[in-house]
Amino acid sequence: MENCLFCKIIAGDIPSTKVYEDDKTYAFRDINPMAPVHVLVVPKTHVASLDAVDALSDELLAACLRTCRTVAHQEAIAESGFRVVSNCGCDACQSVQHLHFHVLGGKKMAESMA
Ligand code: DGP
Repeated sequence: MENCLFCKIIAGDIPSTKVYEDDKTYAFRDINPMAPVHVLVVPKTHVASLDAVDALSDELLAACLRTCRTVAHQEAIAESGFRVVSNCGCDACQSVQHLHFHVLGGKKMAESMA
């Protein structure tokens, strides 16, 4: 989608540090990491957020979660544990309007999530 930051990253028009890619998803390091491992997983098809996934196939949505798991194994945080977060909308402080999953790990997370 034109003027979407993450669509431009997926297309390679804006540089990113790629962690993983397949035909449906792309994973790259967050520019402002909140944990020793902080990777963003996005579908290659543009949808704005989790609230818009009716426009996404179940296969593509599942692929995003599989990629989160793949990234966790690749980054060696699967055994110790990791957190997956998707901010959706204003109250959740979503800042980029392209569905994305934060994969966080490499340290003991705070028990509080909000
Ligand atoms: P959210 O606040 O949930 O919408 O998360 C958006 C994330 O995207 C935020 O953690 C910072 C990250 N981000 C924003 N711009 C860029 C960028 O140009 N490159 C990369 N790698 N990450 C970005």
